[in-house]
Amino acid sequence: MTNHWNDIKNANVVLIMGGNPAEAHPVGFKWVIDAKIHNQAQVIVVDPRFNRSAAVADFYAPVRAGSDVVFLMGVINYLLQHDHIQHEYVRAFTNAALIVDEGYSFSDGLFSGYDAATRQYDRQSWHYALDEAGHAQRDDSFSHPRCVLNLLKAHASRYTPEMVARLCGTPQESFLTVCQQLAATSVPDRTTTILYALGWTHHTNGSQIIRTAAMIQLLLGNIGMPGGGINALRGHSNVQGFTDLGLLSQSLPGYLPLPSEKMTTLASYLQKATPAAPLPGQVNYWQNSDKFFVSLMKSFYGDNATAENQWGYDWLPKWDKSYDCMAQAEMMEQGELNGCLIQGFNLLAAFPDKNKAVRALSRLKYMVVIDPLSTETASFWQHHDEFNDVDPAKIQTEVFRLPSSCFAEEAGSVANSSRWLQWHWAAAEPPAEALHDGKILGNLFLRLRDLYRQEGGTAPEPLMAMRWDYQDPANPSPEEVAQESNGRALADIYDDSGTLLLKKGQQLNGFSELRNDGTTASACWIYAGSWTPQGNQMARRDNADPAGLGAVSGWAWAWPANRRILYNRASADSQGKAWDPQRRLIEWDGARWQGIDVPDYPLTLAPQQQAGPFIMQPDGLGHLFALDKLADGPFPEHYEPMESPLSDNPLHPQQRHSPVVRLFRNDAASLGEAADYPCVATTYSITELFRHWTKHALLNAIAQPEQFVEIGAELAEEQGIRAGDRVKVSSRRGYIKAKAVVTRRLPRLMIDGKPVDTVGIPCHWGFEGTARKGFLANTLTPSVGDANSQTPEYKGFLVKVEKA
Ligand SMILES: Nc1nc2c(c(=O)[nH]1)N[C@H]1C(S)=C(S)[C@@H](COP(=O)(O)OP(=O)(O)OC[C@H]3O[C@@H](n4cnc5c(=O)[nH]c(N)nc54)[C@H](O)[C@@H]3O)O[C@H]1N2
Ligand SMILES: Nc1nc2c(c(=O)[nH]1)N[C@H]1C(S)=C(S)[C@@H](COP(=O)(O)OP(=O)(O)OC[C@H]3O[C@@H](n4cnc5c(=O)[nH]c(N)nc54)[C@H](O)[C@@H]3O)O[C@H]1N2
Ligand SMILES: [Mo]
Repeated sequence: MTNHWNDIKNANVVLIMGGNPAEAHPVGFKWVIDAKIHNQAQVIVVDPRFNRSAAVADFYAPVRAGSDVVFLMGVINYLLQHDHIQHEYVRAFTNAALIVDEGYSFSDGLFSGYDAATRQYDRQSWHYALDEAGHAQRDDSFSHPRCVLNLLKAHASRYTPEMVARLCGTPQESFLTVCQQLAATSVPDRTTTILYALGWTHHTNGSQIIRTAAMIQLLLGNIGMPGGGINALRGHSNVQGFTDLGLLSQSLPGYLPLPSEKMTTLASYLQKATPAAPLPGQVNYWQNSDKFFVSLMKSFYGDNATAENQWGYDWLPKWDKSYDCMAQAEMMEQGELNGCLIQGFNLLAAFPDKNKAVRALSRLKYMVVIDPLSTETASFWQHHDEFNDVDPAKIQTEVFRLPSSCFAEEAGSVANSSRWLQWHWAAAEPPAEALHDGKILGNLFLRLRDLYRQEGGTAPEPLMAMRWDYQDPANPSPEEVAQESNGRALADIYDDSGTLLLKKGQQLNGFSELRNDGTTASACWIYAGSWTPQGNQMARRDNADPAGLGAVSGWAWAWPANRRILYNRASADSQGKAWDPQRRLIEWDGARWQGIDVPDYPLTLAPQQQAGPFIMQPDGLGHLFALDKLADGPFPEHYEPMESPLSDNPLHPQQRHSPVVRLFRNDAASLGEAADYPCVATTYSITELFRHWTKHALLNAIAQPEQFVEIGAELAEEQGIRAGDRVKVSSRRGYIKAKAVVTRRLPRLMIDGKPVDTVGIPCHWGFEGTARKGFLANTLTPSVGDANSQTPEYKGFLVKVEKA
């Protein structure tokens, strides 16, 4: 989230699209209700299903799964055609006025630089036109035909209300109602908040859907504002912490990039990680990357990291290609992996194309599963009727199960969608032989290191050089790990004037104290400030909210720097005055920035100096034109899902699907067409169950005992299916059987002139646990993904439905 849960109450319009918080975030949803009751907010839901959020919304519009870019680009077209944008904000704070390089173009569904052989773009031309000094050219009058705003106008002009109705199935009137509601928040004192989750991320163009929404918010002047922002409702309680701490395959903690194999020296890595500013005088915060990185290496390798050995740079793994989960499944299937360690992850249930996952796991020599429960993954080799129709005799994979505790059985911090790190305390002891994850990993580490010491092996250095100075090396405590995330001084630290800031050994107060000379260590620079010399900030529990804007700054701790709303400099105008006097976050008082939130800006940098508010961007601006950041284009474009009810893409018949879609060798052959599989299917979760986990708990299993699928009334009628019948749902990859729920909540849509039905498939059941044994819903989903995030297309694929 750019903003945070409590801040939702400040919104005038709440757009819920691609998420269903009433169901999946029922506690946080209270802030949506708060906005309705106390702020008279209009709540809008755009979803293929009339879901539980829609049930309490003021307005609902249907949309075909997989067509969200059309809808949102349609909104952009509407805002630009009717001139409903926040002009001063757009001119001063976004790159609307900057001029784009002559080499950039878009035609027939492709941006400039496409190479059909590699299915990738050369992104060189996706840049600004530079002047002699190397600075981006700009035209504040917006008359230059190649300024970003005019290029965007032209690009969006194809997304007319007619096109939205044709591709999304949304009635034009409903679409225009949504546009009008959003447009009404282009004034400085009204805001829209956008709440989204998997309905946007689970697509082969998921990153671009989210980007389009962020662009709408920039045009409306809603980023940085209380009650505004673009807000991802995150999944597991600590999945925010997962990405913060660098568990994505190409990142290090604090969103530092993991080096590629082309970066053979520290200098070449730092040059990439430290961008040059294309506009003069910008804050360009990533220019501090060297301080974050060297401190990280000191945290990893301690005294072994020295200036002479580039702080241990050679010990870090370097990537040649992405090793995300989808790539790993592919490598397993191709026999390129020997073993797999799976911790807190039910791969077989969660992955697309379950039969592929079984084939993949069957080719391993060994698999280690660290989990408190018996998961389908750990028993993938067992025969379970039709549900897991395998022959154990043919599977050689040796499975080791290490029972772990569950999150509620240990202390630690959980980072929520608001970026708050909230400390929690163990509620119980782990049962029987279950151990805390830290203890399992600590023991594994020590034993592996001993084995290397005794027997040698390939490249032992990274393991041998690791700092491991925990009080009990076999059991690092959550408190110790949290303290090292924050970081500490490794020598006495002085400020520029020579005053002692920190004594050797002291915890850091924040990331501004980080050094690039090896005198500080921090395992995650954005977490610096969470455990200071004053103690554990994450354990704070003061919920006072004196300004009434929900900025409860004494409750837990938010990264970065306890800042509650990101880009909050943009809540004030070019002179530093709040756009909305009723909602003052921070303002310039003539000498410094002050307010109820921690300023997202250098404290004494005057507004007259004209540095942009988006300080993590080298040019300080909000990007309507994304430059070369994304794999599939600097502007969003609609491509059909990999399985689509349409045989072409009416916007450009030549480019039906994303030209850079993530697709592995054999997966193309397992994609179906509408002639055989006429319905659009989408998968989702329900309140009564949490993923494939709580079906082990009796009360949850009673509440939702077995797999059901939701089928629209028209389709049911045609197929002779009645509520409660058992149906077979098949895709090109397999089938599941389930109880039918027949409902008018899944409307039939007219798409490009033909009727298209949506089938709704909640995914929670399987062949382990207390609920009734059944199929894994992911038997149906295709193994294809977004080129930027590698996220699979779980939403918007093709099936057929028959009476079983
Ligand atoms: N009770 C409960 N809570 C949970 C979870 C759980 O399993 N159970 N899971 C947690 C996790 S890990 C996550 S990531 C979050 C997920 O939270 P959400 O993303 O809110 O959950 P979903 O139910 O997957 O999908 C949300 C909505 O997207 C809609 N949708 C499907 N396809 C499309 C599309 O193409 N376009 C649009 N606009 N909408 C579409 C679905 O109909 C659904 O209403 O929830 C978390 N909270
Ligand atoms: N078709 C379809 N597929 C999907 C989705 C969808 O919407 N549709 N959603 C996707 C999403 S958003 C997600 S997040 C994934 C979820 O995929 P998973 O993360 O695999 O889902 P869970 O069932 O929550 O599995 C988490 C496991 O962690 C274990 N666990 C709990 N606490 C601890 C602990 O403290 N330590 C350890 N070691 N283990 C613990 C639980 O017992 C459980 O087995 O599924 C994805 N797959
Ligand atoms: Mo998730």
